[in-house]
Amino acid sequence: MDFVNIQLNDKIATLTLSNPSKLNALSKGLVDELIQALQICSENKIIVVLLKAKENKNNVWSAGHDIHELPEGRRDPLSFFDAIEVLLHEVQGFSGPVIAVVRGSVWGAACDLIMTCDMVFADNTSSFAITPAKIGIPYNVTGIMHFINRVGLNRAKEMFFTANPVDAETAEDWGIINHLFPKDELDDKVFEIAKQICQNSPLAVGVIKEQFHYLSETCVSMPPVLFERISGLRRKVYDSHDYLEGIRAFKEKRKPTYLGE
Ligand code: LCV
Repeated sequence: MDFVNIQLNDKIATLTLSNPSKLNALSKGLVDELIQALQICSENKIIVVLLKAKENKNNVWSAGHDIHELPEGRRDPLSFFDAIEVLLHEVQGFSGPVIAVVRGSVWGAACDLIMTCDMVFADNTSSFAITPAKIGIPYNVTGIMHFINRVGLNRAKEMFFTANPVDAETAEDWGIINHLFPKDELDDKVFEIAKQICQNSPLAVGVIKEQFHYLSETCVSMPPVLFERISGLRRKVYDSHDYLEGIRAFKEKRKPTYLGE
C-alpha cells in the first residue's frame, strides 16, 4: 500500500497513516487503503485494530479531508457514499474495537474519524479540531451526532462554531480521549490494553460493540420533513459563494472573506 502501513501481531493489527507530504491528509487514495486494510483485518480474524499516524515535522496526526480533493461548489463531499463516510461506517462496523493512538494535531474529518473510533489514547502533544465552519462546509448529521454523543451539546457547538483545536488535557476532561499517556509510554500502554481485550471473548466483544453502536446512534426521532430540510440547507451552502471562498482561500493561502451568501 502507498499510504497505509499494516502490521499484524497475532490478534492485534496496527494501521499507520502515511501521507507525509500532505500531513496524512485523508485523500481518497489513503481512505480507500484504510478501508481495504480493515477488510484484510477481518479476513485475518483480527480482534483489535490500532490506528496510528506516521509522525512528521509539523506534528500533525492528520490534516483531515484533502482540501485539494474537495469539489468546488454544488456537491456535498461528505454524503453517505463518499469515501470518508464509507470509512467511518467501516470503522463502526468492524467486528472488534478500533483504537486511535494520537500524537500531534487532528483536523476536520480526521477528528470525526477519531470520534468514530471505539477508544482514543493520546499524549500531551495531541489536539482535536473540527473545522467545517472555517472552510464554509455545513457538515452532516451523523458527524455532528458523533460529537454530541462524545462531548455533549454545548462543547460540540463550541468545537464546531469556533473550529479551534481542543488541547490534550481538555480533550481528556471532555471525554474525547480515554487516557493521556506520556509520549514514550503511549504505544506500550495501548498495546497492553489491546492484549487485555484479546483475552476476552471476541464474539462477546463484537456483539457488545454492535450494541454500543446502535444505542449511541439512537436519538429523538426526527420527522422526515426535517431530514429533507437539512439536506436542502446543505445544498444551499454547497451552491453558495462562501463554500467556494473557503476552499479557494485555503488553496491561495489567504484568510477567507465570507459574505454570508
Ligand atoms: C490538503 C493540506 C491539508 C489538507 N489537505 O503546515 O471537517 S471538514 O468539513 O472541514 C472536512 C471537509 C475537512 O476535513 O476539511 C479539511 C480540514 N483540515 C483543516 O482545516 C486543516 C488545514 N491545514 C492547516 O490548518 C495546516 O496545514 C496545519 C495546521 C494542519 C499545519 O500547518 P503547518 O503550517 O504546519 P502547512 O499549512 O504549511 O501545510 C503543509 C502542506 O500540507 C498541505 C498544505 O497545503 C501544505 O502544502 P504545500 O507545502 O504544498 O503548500 N496541507 C495541509 N492541510 N487538509 N493539503
